[in-house]
Amino acid sequence: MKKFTTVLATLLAGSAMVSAAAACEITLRSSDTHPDGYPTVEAVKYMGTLLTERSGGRICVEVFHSAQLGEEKDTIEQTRFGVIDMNRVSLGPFNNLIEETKVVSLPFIFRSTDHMHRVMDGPVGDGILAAFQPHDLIGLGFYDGGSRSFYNSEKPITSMADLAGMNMRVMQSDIFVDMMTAMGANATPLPYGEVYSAIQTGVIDGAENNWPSFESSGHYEVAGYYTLNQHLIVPEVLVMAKAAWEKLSAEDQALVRQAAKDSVPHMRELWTAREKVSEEKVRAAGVEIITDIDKTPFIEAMVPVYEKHVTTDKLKDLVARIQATE
Ligand code: GTR
Repeated sequence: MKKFTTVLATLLAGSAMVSAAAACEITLRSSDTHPDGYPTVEAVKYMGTLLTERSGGRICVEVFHSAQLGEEKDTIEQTRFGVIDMNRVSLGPFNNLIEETKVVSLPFIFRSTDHMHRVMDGPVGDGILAAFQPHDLIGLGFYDGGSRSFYNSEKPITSMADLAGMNMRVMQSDIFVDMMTAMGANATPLPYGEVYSAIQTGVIDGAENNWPSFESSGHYEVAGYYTLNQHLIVPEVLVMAKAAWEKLSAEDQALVRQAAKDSVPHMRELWTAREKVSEEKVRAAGVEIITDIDKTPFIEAMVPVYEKHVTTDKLKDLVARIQATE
């Protein structure tokens, strides 16, 4: 309850600012864990600009970045309850709630970012967006989350054996706990905002993420070794609260869908540029980057993770369709 009250207070303070600045009839408040300027934050702002233009100034989007509304798992609940109107999140924290999202969060399921784009831009992606509806959410589109690799404060990880016994943070999803365990480490599920201090104080040895998150979170300041094993390519999603959606006319719903769709190519450009900038910054800070790593043992170790999580015909079919996508 306390969290809800805090979120409401933050939203109300924001809405006072917006109404002073513009005459929007509808202001959609959107949450993001990342700081201002991060590609996901800028993409949702861009979506808002398109929406405002196309609605003749009636509909606006306000992005509450930097986890102002809370950590991802909590904001997902608040979006389902309609306290938050929109949310840009990784698919990871949805895994335990929406089984279809598990399939595109599996380690090594995508061969490359291009492969991920082809899958998420096609019927598999459309099916996953539709799977949000029974959970009081409307799936609007997918954004990039790069590929995730290990970083830690202790030593260069050059093989799976080096992970043995290390305490590694994962996103709050059973798949990632099982993935990390199968790789030999002690999996520690934690909210993103707790990772920096957990590494700094030695509660965990490391975590895993993409270049922009590793850099923008400052984790590279406390984790000096980054191993590019690229075990995960987890798409990000933009969702809307069903409550907010149902308040819109059919015409406005179409405008929202289209603006979200049109923000995707822009987001991809921002992402590619930010990956380079973040990599340069991390390298310049002296982080040791390990590129010479054989992925095969990591891929082979994931067989039991697939067996445990891909259990129904529906999920097996989805995996087969992804693997068959060129
Ligand atoms: C980032 C992702 C965030 C969040 C974070 C995490 O790459 O963009 O939405 O999920 O990872 O590790 O918690």
